[in-house]
Amino acid sequence: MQGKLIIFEGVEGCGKTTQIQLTSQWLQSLGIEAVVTREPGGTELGVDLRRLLLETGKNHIASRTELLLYAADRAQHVEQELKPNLASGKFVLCDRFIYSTIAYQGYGRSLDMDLINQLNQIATAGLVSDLVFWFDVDAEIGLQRKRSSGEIADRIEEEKIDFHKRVQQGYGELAKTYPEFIIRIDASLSKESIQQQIQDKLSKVIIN
Ligand code: Z5A
Repeated sequence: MQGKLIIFEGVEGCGKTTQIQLTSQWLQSLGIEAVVTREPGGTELGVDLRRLLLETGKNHIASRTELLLYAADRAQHVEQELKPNLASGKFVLCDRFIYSTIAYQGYGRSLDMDLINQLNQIATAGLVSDLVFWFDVDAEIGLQRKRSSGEIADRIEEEKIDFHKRVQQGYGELAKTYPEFIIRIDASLSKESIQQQIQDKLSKVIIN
């Protein structure tokens, strides 16, 4: 049986990592094997690419270079992690996927959407997700949460607020375009209420 690829998306600090952990625990409690992974950084090579992409204070990375590095991370992730786990019937919970590239490099950096779509196509080699949860929260609130968590800001978090607002707008446009498989979650709600909504939606996927 083919597994299910479930994607968690949103601006920084939207709460996706928290919800992935809770969802994984819930699935395990039902006896369903779940793999948790992320982009960038879901493979050994990806860990190195993630460091290059997110560390601060290094050489300037041109926008097209950044796009290609995310695509390289994804191509490796799809081959080495996503496809094998899905082929063995597992639930894969993935922190970010192609929608991040559309939102960050497309809306945030204003790179050409056709180019982004072509690269996403090459990187995924036709692999499509089964469901996407979009954690909808104001960019300012997300960044505030990140600052309060005490984590050191990475290269993308250091971008100006207008960049983060364009990213948030990009997610909104995506959710409008693909309402049938991008599920909007009001990420300003409590962690418990968000997790309940995720479980309600995923229960239907499990039955199917
Ligand atoms: N990126 C890109 O540009 N292009 C691409 O194609 C891809 C990625 C794939 C990866 O970062 C970076 O790469 C990202 C986009 C870019 N930009 N940045 N920066 P990431 O995904 O690894 O990291 P992040 O986006 O900064 O997310 P995060 O640190 O993992 O945060 P999060 O998952 O959204 O939230 P969290 O860790 O679950 O929660 C953050 C804090 O809020 C924490 O203290 C929680 O306890 C708290 N929290 C969580 N939920 C709630 C609720 N409901 N209420 C109140 N507080 C909450």
